[in-house]
Amino acid sequence: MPERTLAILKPDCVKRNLMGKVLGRIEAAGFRILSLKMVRLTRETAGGFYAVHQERPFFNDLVAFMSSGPCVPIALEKENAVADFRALIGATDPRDAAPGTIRKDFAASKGENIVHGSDSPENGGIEIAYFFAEKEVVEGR
Ligand code: 3AN
Repeated sequence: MPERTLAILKPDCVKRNLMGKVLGRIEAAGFRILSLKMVRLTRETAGGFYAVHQERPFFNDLVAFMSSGPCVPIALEKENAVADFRALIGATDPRDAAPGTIRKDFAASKGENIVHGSDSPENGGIEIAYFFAEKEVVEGR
């Protein structure tokens, strides 16, 4: 059974013109793109997305960064999508990320780390629904 995960090309990825490079890696790793769009999050919509981190010390910085410019949510599908996508992007802190991962190669810091990936299949579904209506999620490949 294919699994779904939500990726977000974060504002640093968009600003630094790295969208093509990162999308290329995602496609080359065998993920099917079911939907993508560019959005500008507000503090409210960014805070809603990261609500589980509300009590964390970095929450305010995270919300400020995610609403600092356009970002690109992407609905992805693949066998084992959640774990495989997290392996492709690498650890949250680029200094800890494995060689060849997206964050190792492109990310500046733990906060500005280029890309988001869901942490469980359940959250993959919830996060895709946060950005995309059902009719915007396109199957058939
Ligand atoms: P991941 O995105 O690797 O699943 P989480 O879920 O621990 O990481 O954190 C969510 C987001 O919060 C991260 N993508 C990162 O941008 C940000 N973040 C996590 N820890 C820190 C930190 N210590 N300082 C700044 N931002 C952080």
